[in-house]
Amino acid sequence: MDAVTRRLAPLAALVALGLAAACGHDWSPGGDGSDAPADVVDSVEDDAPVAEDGLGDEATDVPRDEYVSEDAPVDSVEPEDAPSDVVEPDDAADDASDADVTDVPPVCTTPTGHDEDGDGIDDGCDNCPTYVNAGQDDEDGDTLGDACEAPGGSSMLSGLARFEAFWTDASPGDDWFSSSGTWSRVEDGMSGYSTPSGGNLLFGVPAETPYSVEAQFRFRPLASTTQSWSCVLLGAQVDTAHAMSSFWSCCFERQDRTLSIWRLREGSTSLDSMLVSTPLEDAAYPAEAWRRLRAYWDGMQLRCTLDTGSALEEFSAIELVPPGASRTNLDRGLTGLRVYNGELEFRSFVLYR
Ligand SMILES: [Ca+2]
Ligand SMILES: [Ca+2]
Ligand SMILES: [Ca+2]
Ligand SMILES: [Ca+2]
Repeated sequence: MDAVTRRLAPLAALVALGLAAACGHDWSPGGDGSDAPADVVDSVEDDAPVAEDGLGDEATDVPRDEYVSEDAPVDSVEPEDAPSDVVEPDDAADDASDADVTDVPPVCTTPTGHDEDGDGIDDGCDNCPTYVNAGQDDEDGDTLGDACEAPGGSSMLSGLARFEAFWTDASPGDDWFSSSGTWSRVEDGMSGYSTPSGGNLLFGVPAETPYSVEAQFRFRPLASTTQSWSCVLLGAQVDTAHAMSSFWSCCFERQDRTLSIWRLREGSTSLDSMLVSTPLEDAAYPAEAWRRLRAYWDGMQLRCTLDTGSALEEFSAIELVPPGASRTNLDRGLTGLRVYNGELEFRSFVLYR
């Protein structure tokens, strides 16, 4: 799957989808399939390979252990001057005291009791809570680890605005609300369901510009011929009833294996498909594997990226940049999670500032 050619194919045609209109409430199920039915997804990519993989349910789950990368868990160093109580003769070799000393991370003073990425650093102190980085390297010293800085360089982002591991039994908190769809807790994650249209779970604190929003997710089994989207939301505007009046989204489609950027404009009832990539993965790659979706708004461009690695080790450089259309609200809206016509499990959510 790594060798998939990744190139961009800006899609000129606007594609209409039904607007996720209705507003559900809180966390209770039944948060509506009352959204307007999806208009046709008039994909220009009808000739794109189709994921008729016939993999069935057995290809669904990627064990959590496989998700942890093989990054060296702990750096080892050999101190130049090993402490010793023994005064050795000047010319004595100190081989005996030259044993490796483990570089123990600083004590975490604000532990949560949970380690999302399994790198040994508690979520409460991990400077990249979803990237395995036991060394916690932070070259520019801005509190955001090197492992999760923006791909364009460390000057864009400066820290974590919010990390949600979705691991406790409790509600994620008042900062979150459902705009539509059915959202419920699963073990160490959040399940989102909405069909045939969109369901949205919003994080209610406006992002700071520039920013990045990330979600790790997997699709639940569907008929292989069903199109289904997993998205992160940016620039969302909501009314007092939590219905979204406008938003941007960076989405990965399950069947065609494409990334796309969608926009709902204020006053419109249909979505604009801004750009769609060519297929990013081999059709045999399990649709239900874990993936990382991450979008960056740097003040000028919106990048939509996908990590296609089965172990989420390497961040791919797929980028979709909208043309010079209006960027209204991208710099002052809400972020969140979105499922369109399907069922998803989101393992975590991160808002970088
Ligand atoms: Ca960690
Ligand atoms: Ca980490
Ligand atoms: Ca940094
Ligand atoms: Ca989690």
